[in-house]
Amino acid sequence: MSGKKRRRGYMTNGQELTIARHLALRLRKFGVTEGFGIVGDYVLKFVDALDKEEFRVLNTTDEQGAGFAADGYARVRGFGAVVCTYGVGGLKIANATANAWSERVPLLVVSGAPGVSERENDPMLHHRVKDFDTQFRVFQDLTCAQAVLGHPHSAADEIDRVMALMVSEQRPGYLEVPRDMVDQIIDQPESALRTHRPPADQEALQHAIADVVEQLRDARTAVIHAGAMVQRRQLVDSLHRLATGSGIPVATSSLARGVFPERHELGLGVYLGALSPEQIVRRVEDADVLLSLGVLQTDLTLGAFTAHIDHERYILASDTDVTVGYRTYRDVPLWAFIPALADALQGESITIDHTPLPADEPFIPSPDAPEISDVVHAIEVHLDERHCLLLDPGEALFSAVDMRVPTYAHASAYYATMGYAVPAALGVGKADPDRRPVVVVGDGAFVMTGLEAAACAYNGVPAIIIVLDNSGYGTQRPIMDGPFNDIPTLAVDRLPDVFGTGRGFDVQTRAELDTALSQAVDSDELCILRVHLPKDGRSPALERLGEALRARA
Ligand SMILES: Cc1ncc(C[n+]2csc(CCOP(=O)(O)OP(=O)(O)O)c2C)c(N)n1
Ligand SMILES: [Mg+2]
Repeated sequence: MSGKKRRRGYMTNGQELTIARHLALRLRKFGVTEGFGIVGDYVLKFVDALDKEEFRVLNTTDEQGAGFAADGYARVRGFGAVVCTYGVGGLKIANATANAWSERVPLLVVSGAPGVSERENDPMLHHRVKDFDTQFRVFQDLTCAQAVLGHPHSAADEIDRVMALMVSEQRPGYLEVPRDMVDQIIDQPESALRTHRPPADQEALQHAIADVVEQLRDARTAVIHAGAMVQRRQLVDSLHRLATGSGIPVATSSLARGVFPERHELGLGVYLGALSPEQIVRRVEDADVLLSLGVLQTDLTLGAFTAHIDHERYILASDTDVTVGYRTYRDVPLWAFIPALADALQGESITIDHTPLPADEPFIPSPDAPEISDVVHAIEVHLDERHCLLLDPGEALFSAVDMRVPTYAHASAYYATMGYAVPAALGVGKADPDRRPVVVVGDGAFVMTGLEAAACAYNGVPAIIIVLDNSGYGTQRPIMDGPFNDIPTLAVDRLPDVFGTGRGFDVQTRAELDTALSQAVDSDELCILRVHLPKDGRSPALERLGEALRARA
């Protein structure tokens, strides 16, 4: 052991510290009880060391899938970890890390690497690119904090620094473990791991609250638009208190579906500019006051910027500041603002008009071929609080604006990386064992990462996977069509036979859709539905967006 003092409260059960032990302890502290990944000779010993700490790395079929699984896990638990080998593994996780950066997800990438002693004299070791730091440099651009754990004195401190910054900034991080460091005894960390939230100026907070309360006092109607940072900063309960205490209805954003229960009487479903159904657009855009809380203001989350929002009536609370009309209150972070506003409104008698949206119509099975809107409708009717959703970019994501999700839905809704939803279901299923993940994914996206359905089944996550088979890249066709939007056919309903587990459904009619969903919901196996859709079909959501964009042009 080094000469450093043993820190009180740091439990290693009398055992000496290693990188694996420290990392497993820290991950557990953040609620992470398993990771995802694929081994290789640079990381085998480390994965084995983690395993001995009872921290299991679950196999996926591909490293990108492991990255998406860990990202889904992090969206539910607040932190996730992917473990991989050097170069061939790490670089395949670059895209998943980019997604996590763009969508504010604390995804930790842990990569094995050539040993410190092996790197001397610059030998050509396998999986190397330009030099030994190539992968590190790639991840410098994709993460908020990085470290190569090359020294026993600093390894624990470096792990803590990276993890603390990730939580503080809600961004991905990167750790590299040279393989000859795995057996080394490392020093205890210098100090306790401390995370930070954006700074709060109490005076500015009071002014902002007074201003917002004033706006609400004068308002007849108001709507909250709730976004991803509400969930990332663990403000879901405060948001609930704010909405139910004041009677202000809530629309969610596409990166935060279900952050307020969409089927609650104050729930409006998702607001995505002109993509959303007219009844939601009217409620949001005509409200006397629109309170945007932690919404990442991107083209996709605002329906290609088709949101018509009057700045005079707009209150915009970001992760760090609040803007009321044209007045900005600096250092009024979301984490302080939402609870303070909920408190302030307890003592106010504001009255907000709200009529709950009408309940769903029943789904009528028939021998007709289904359209995308039928799939959305059937899913909405068949799913309940036992399910959560994963929506892949494409029609799966857009068409779902016409449903109110039963619990929550996760999606790569801004970075929009195809192939996210199937592997993310593995992570979400592990992170939230009380809910069964239901994936909606395009046929084009499914062929990218659909084999991770096998990883779901193998790891005990019996997902329901609904493949929207419209013979190719449907959402690209209206932009520009050609042979580049066609893809080879895949009978995905037969995959369970190939996997040796699960059930497949070939869905050609609305009646078959209804039966398949009933049976899938009742079964506890992996289920894959291939829903045949017209090649040139368009969801109502995309029709609405098309109209809005044409009107703007
Ligand atoms: C990884 C990745 N590659 C390419 C794209 C560009 N892109 C966006 S949507 C789309 C087509 C998606 O096809 P499919 O999954 O079948 O869904 P559909 O559009 O038919 O609903 C493509 C190629 C992307 N978003 N992500
Ligand atoms: Mg398609």
